[in-house]
Parts: sequence; C-alpha cells; structure tokens
Amino acid sequence: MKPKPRINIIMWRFMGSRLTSSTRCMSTSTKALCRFGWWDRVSPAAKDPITGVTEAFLADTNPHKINLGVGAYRDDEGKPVVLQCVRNAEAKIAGCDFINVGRESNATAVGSKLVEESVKLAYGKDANVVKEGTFAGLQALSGTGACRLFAEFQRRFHPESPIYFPDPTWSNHPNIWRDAQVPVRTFQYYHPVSKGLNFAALMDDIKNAPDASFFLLHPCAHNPTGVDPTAEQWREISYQFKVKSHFPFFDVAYQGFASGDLDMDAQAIRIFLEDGHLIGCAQSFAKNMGLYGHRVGCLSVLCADAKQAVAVQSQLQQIARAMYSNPPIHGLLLVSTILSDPETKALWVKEVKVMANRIQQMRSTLRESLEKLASPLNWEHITNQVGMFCFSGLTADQVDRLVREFHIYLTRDGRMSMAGVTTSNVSYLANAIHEVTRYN
Ligand code: IK2
Repeated sequence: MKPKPRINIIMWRFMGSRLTSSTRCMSTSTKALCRFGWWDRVSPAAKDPITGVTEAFLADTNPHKINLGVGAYRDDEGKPVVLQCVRNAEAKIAGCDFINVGRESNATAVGSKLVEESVKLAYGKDANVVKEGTFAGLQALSGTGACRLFAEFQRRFHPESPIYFPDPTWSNHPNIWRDAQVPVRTFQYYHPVSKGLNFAALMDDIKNAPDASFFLLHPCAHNPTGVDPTAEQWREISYQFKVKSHFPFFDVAYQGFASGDLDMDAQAIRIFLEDGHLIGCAQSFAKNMGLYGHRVGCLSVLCADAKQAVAVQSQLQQIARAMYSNPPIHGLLLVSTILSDPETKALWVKEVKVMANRIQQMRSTLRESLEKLASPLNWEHITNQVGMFCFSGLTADQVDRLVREFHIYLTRDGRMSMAGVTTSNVSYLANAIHEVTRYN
C-alpha cells in the first residue's frame, strides 16, 4: 500500500499558491484542510428594519411607489438635496492641501475645529463649558460612530451599568450598545392612545431606575415617534436626574428639524447644562447638512474640570484609534467650514429652516387630506408630532396593505418619514391610508 502524502500547514500554504485548481485538495489530509468549516455556524443576520424597507422600495417598479422608510431629507420632487452651503464650502476647500496631503497633524487640527464648532452648536456659543474648555470632544463617524464611541467608553469605566433607552427608540441604539457589551434597558416614553408623551410613566421609570444610571435622551425630533417633551417637562426631567444622579446622554441627530431653529432644538441640552449636569452628547451632521455619506459627527463629554477633560479625551482618542484611527477628512472640512464661516453658516441656518418648513407643510397637508376624506380616525398627531418622523399609529397589517396594494413603503411599526411626502404624492398617500384604516 502506498503511504498517504503528509504535508504540514506551512508546506500546504506554500504549495497552495503553486498548485492548479485541479491538483489542489487531492490528498485526504489536504481535503480535510480545504473543508475546515470556519464559517459553518454563521447564519444570515436579521435584516435591518430600516434598510430592508429601502431595498424593497428600490426593487418595486410601480410608478406610484413612495418611500417613507429611511429618514433622509428629500425635496418636494422627492429628490435628495445638496445644500447650497455645502456647495459653497466645497468651493472654499477645493484644492486645499489638507485634503491632498492629509497629514495626521492636519487631520487633528481640522478635527479640533469641528469639535470646537459642534460644541457651540449643542451647548450654546456662550456656555461656560465651551469658554473654559471643560469637555472632552472628538470628531466621530457621524451620529452612529459618536454613539458607538460613547458606548465603548461607558463600558470601559462603568462596566456594570446598563443604559436606558426610551421605548421606542431608533432601532440601531440597542445594537450599538449591545455590541459594546453594555446591558440595555428601556424607560416608558410613548403613549399609544394619545400618540404623545407618557410623561407620568417616563418620570416613574426615571425615579425607579437605580441611582446613577445612564439614560439616552433624544433632545429634539424623537426618532421614531416625533414626540418631544415640552421645555417645562425637560426641566422636571432634569431635576429628577439630579435627584437620582443619572447621567444624560443626548443623541442629537436632527438639530433644526423639530422647530426649524437650531438653538430652540438644543433647549433640552441647555436646560440640563444650566442645572449643572455633566452631559454626553452625540451629534450628527448627516441630516441637517445632508451629508449622509460623509459620516461627520462629534462626541462630547462634559467633565468636572480641565484635568478630567484631558484624561477623558485621551481615553476617547485611544478607543477611536483602535477602531478606525481617524475619520476621513473631507467631510470634517466641509462641516467645520460651514460652522466657522459666518456667511456660510447663515446660509445653512436658512436652509435648515426651509427643510423643516417643508416637512411641517407636508404634515398639515396630509392631515387636512385625511380629514377631507372624512376619515373616522383622529389625525391630530400628524401635526402635533415634530421632526422627520410621524408615528402614524398604523398597525403592522395596515402597513403590509400599504406596501402590497399601494406600493407605499414604511417600517412595520407605522413610522413614516415625512421627508418622503411631496405635494404630488400626498393625496395618493392620504387615500391609501384612508383605505387601509377606514373599517378599523
Ligand atoms: N441617532 C438617531 C436618533 C438617528 O435617528 C440616527 C439616524 N437615523 O437613521 C435613519 C432612520 O432612522 O431612518 C442616528 C443616530 C445616526 O445617524 P448617522 O450615523 O447617520 O449620523
């Protein structure tokens, strides 16, 4: 009997590059190596509820189809928008050596400028923390990246502490904190009957959580409900956070979209600041500058003093360094140019208002259209809710009918991205909603 050829792994790797495909895997031992089931236990991940809607929408060829899934701004023709302030900033930075040379020291300088301007936007340009620099801040890969950095930081220094999310919240929040090994909890937020805030239940959950818990708060234009506390309610929440020594982490993905005014939309953060909280804040420029693909954001963490800020900053930098080192510089330059150049910033402020107003207008028109159809249901919440989303109250079955019969796409929780509603599709949408709800 012929002895079986024996080769070791190094030999196999060496030979592998020299063998033709027909001679590879011929001997028993090499066959075993070929077949080693590295990924046999991997099954397909669940589809993301939001990106799954976009995929289904793109695959539909019906001319009347409407995408109310992803929260991305569209103009009244349903087209994505490049803001004029972004075009102006592009022109200003064209040919800039920072982009072409891309040295690390330059990236750091641009990053610092972005952080400096972002914190002014969140906390107010005259805020003491901004003037005194008692914060740690880092440019981040948009809002998701800022949340992820903070989740890692939280686990590093408070490994036992869970984070509390509003129920419901953006569907990616639990993924982000779970992947960082942080236990996830919820607090009551939305009232399905009133389609507004369940303030009493929210306050109860804040009071009943263990002292010094982490809470994620949406300061404006809550995703997915469009339901925000009033200024007075924020004051009460802030007060209770002090009593319980909770940590407020604000996720600011839609500044400007709730009221059309950037300062007004930061009022929750400013109320907590006045009350002396140390705050964490994730900011995204994806929506309010229309820079979705550029992935520009900022994470800031307020600290007790400058020494603490240096320590926190160094830890955040270390976490980012191990994850992705530095974010791409182009988007950073765009945002820091828009925020630091007074003329470009003034234009941006106006353009944010235009986007917010268009969405507000579509809310009013959709509600009016449903009322004109003599819908038996109350649609006041369409105009009471604010920002990019309307939590319509449609059931999963009704959403399925909208998709199947009318080619209108939204997530099965009934969230509608109002940015997908236009002057030309609003009456088709109202009719479809009326059809699927009239006999309920
Ligand atoms: N935080 C919140 C509350 C968000 O809504 C988002 C983006 N939402 O995604 C679109 C959708 O829900 O349809 C983010 C953070 C992250 O934003 P980004 O990473 O794009 O800046």
